[in-house]
Amino acid sequence: MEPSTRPSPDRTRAARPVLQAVEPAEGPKEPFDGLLPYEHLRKVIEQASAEAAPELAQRFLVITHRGPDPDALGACEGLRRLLTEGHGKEVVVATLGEIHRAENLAMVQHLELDLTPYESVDASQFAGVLLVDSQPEFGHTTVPENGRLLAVFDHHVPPKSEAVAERCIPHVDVRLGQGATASILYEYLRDAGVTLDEKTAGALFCGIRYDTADLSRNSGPLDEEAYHTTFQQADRVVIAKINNPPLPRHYYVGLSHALSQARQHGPLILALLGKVENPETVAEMADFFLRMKGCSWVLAGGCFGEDYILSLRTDYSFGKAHPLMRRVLDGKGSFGGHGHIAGGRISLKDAKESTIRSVERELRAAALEVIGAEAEDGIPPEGRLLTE
Ligand SMILES: [Mn+2]
Repeated sequence: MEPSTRPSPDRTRAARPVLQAVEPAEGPKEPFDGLLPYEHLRKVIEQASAEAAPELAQRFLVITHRGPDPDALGACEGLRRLLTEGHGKEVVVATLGEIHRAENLAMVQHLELDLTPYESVDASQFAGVLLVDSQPEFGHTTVPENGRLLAVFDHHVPPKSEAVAERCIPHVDVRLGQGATASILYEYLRDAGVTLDEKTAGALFCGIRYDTADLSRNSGPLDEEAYHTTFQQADRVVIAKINNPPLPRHYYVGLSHALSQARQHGPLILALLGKVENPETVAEMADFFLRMKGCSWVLAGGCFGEDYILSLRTDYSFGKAHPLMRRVLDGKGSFGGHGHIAGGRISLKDAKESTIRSVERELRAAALEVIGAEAEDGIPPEGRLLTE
């Protein structure tokens, strides 16, 4: 939780978007010209419709980051509901990259989410594009060149504070204190008076549950309200199925590999896994190892394609993940994060063993430098295998 941008407990006012914080010269002006976020978005949408060719005027494209997680999917569904039920528009939700994690696949399947492959969509055939749970400058996000980006909804720390401002996007709602982007979209639906159906409620709930670990981290009053209200309106049998899906055999192969590779250095667990079959293994293992007693932070990484993917997790006592990821990456690659979670990506020149090993050596050295004096005595420099 970032106290400076914590959402106001007054439900009728929005948390200030981050852009306000980087433009102090403008003074304490209300965000969105004094309008509520949903009112401002409505104006932006109607203006885009008015400016578009008649055959495109009612069509809007919703996108998110590559390999969408439950919060990304939940926010997409929330925005779909707002634009269709609230504004009478047509919406296509386009997703990029495969969904691998069993829970996320179960969410798509059991909620019957209608997702279109990003590659098959022509953004010029829409009145505008809206991006959720990400920002245009993030490495895991591709914004179509031939579409007009109208809105961004997110809760990650931006890579550069001025990056979003430079793009002149009409509606930017980035709330660093928010546990989930799905909670932000819940607020728009609530304030616009759009009722939730079981499917949207279920999708929003899964997103808030995932990003806040059932309100146990990063969450504020809006996350709590959104979590409880969406749960009441969701199909609980479906929610239970999504929470405990059958796991494929390769999950256990990945788990076994990670267990054999991970090393403990005092409060840090380093799980640099070489090549991984499934990019989601990295985040899954970061979550898994953080549960180990005595572990305060985890850095997990693995090479998928020609990218080296990283996940960093910290526990309650340890503080924020985002600045730690910045120190570990030390200028390499791209990263983002919120609260106790951060992710990063380094583009490799190739996926040879020697290249991967060299990146892992640098990451290990940077991570160990961070813990420095905090490391416990008696631990060898190469760390201790968890299986010892
Ligand atoms: Mn999120």
